[in-house]
Amino acid sequence: MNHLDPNRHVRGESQYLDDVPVQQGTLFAAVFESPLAHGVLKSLDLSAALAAPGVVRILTADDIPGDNQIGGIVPDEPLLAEGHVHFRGQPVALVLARHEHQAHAALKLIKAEIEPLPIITDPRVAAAQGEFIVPPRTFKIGDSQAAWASCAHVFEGVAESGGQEHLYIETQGAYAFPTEMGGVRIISSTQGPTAVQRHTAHVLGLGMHQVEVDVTRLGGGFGGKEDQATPWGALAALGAYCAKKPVKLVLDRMADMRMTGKRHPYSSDFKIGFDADLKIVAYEVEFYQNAGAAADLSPAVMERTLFHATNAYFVPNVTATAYSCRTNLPPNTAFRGFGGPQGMFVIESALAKAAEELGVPTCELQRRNLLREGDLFSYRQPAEMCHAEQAWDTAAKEFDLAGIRAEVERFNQTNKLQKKGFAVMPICFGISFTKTPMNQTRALVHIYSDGSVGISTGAVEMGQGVNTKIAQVAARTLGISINRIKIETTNTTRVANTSPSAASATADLNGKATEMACAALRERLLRHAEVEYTLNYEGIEIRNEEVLAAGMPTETTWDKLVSSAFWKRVALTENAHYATPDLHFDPATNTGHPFAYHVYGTALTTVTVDCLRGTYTVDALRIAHDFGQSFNEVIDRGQIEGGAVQGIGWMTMEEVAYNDEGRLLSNSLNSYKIPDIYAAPKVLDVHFLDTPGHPKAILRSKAVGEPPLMYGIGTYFALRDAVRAFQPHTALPFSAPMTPEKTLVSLYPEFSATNSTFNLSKV
Ligand code: LUZ
Ligand code: MOS
Repeated sequence: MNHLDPNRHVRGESQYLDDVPVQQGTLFAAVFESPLAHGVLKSLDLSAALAAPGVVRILTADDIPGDNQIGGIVPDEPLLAEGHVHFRGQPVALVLARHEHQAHAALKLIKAEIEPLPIITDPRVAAAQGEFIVPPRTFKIGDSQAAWASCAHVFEGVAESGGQEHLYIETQGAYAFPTEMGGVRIISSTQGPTAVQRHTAHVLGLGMHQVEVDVTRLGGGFGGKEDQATPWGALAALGAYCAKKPVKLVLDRMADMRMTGKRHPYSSDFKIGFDADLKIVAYEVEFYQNAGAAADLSPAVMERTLFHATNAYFVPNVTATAYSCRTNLPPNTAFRGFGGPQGMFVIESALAKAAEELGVPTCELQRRNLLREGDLFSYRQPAEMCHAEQAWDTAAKEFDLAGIRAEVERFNQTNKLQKKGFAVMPICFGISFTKTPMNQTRALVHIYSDGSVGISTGAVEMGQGVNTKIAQVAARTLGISINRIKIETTNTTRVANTSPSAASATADLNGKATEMACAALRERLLRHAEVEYTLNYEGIEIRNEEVLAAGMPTETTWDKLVSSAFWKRVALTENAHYATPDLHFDPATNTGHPFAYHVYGTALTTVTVDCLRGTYTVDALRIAHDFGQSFNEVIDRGQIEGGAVQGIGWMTMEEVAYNDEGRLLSNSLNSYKIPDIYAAPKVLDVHFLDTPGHPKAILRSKAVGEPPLMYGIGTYFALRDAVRAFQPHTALPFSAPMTPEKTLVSLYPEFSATNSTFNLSKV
């Protein structure tokens, strides 16, 4: 079963936001952004812009009829700046013009008088000044303080990981239409239609029932449209509401990069202790999260960092504390992995540091400490149906870990200017929204009287193939061909109060709801068939034994069954509600059972570094992954490949850079590099682990969206391994991304910013 969409994508037939035919009378919007990262907004001079050709209106905070507030977890984010500006790129005013170019031209005529205030871009500086988004959180198990005394070896260090630009191919945008009775309809490129609906209603002072949000598909999300599609939807709606005209707002690439938040950079302190057998006894870590200027999803991201602070390892004594630090950058947000990768990077750094100092291979430390069945995470959920060791051992065997290591060793002994590096990256990722109430959704299934089927759920298709999976679930449950099934747009009037398509849980949640609705319809049709058989209703040739023996109608009897049920006034529509069972979590004690299950896997990475240039290639990425019982291996493999390469990008070449004034330097694809086909691993093997899956996973096929990103972390450590083969200095900091520039400086520590005499004598 292939992904249903790509053929339409390559023919250009798929409908994205920008493909929606433009309605006559549409106004085009452009956003005036704060030119300073922090200051008092004294005045705005709109006169010249208002007089510019085509400009119809310019809206500011004063035009907002409801509450100028779009904050989710914390109400700290105005839709349009009021009184203060807190980051460069913060929306201040919305220009509405007849043509898009006129709206953009008018932006340059707006003058903002802003009295500058001190700018913070570094989370540690923010922490020192007490600038926190929410109070710090600590996850704790055992007693790490007491445990240090019993450790044979203790290591401390600092680890830094950088931001990451989502770079969805389709930039942020929305198209809003005024509807009768003062409402709005919004076509939005969002992972969270309900979030757009709720915040727009709040901003416009309307009930949610007066705001309809519709999503056909996204050209990528990656978390960037979980929360941050909302301002553009709400702004377009504000325009439509005020001007009583359709309003279209689409960010161009550079505006999108400037104005939206990214993956959170983290700066962290770690301390790790081992017993004489090199079992981890204790781990203490402090995470400083760079949240940006408003909360957005940062507190939830910070929490997931804590959940994943020990990755796939068992640690009996853990004290993990996280600080969400307020800085003057665009609010950072969800990004595939949602803080988990940042947490895992730190313990991997701790293990690498320990291994380097002890003079043992990192992979031996890692293997010795993998989670086993029943081990407790710091939040007291046990590892159940744990496949950490199985994943590792299968990868080691299938891909010949020992052979790879020997080959790397041999290569490095015989080569001077090229060095190979190797690393193993085990992963363990919890599936469910960590905020328990979010783990619910609904499916609305219509069987039309001709036997075709339309399905609406809360799932947003963003390239990940969720529509294909839902159609497969329905086809299997109803016993009909997938061609009869259409997955409808995601629309808040058909399926209400949905969680965003996020947390890797979309196929599980919406698939389960679809399965329930389809099962109910199937049962009803079977009951109907039974009745019809005894009544021997004329013209219906379904035999009871045939139907019941098959367990469901066959393709040929389906049409007749449906038609007969319709004429007998049997309900052919079903709405099912699914809420993941048995989840609970107490944020007061940070304990509970927040995850339906965990996903496991192990990646082996081999790289080659050109030690003259600092450039490198990823030779091979070999992954043994726990898919459970995959029912779509094509889509699932694609998620592994894409996720791993995205993770490699984060760890190697993608470098989000702001200057001290909070101005984004990596503001285009000239200055921000993402992996292309040449940067992708030359070999990318995916082995499907033989595991039973999990009953809480859809058809036992485990969630696959986010976990593979974390395989990319292995590339960082493989590069580090290669650099150390050339230059075995111990002062190499743990600082991602490992760009070619950083690699070069690492190879030649004498060639640094403070000492620029390049010394090739060693070579
Ligand atoms: N979004 C969210 C997420 O709101 N809660 C989560 O736990 C989560 N996890 C991963 C990605 N997005
Ligand atoms: Mo996401 S980071 O699951 O929107």
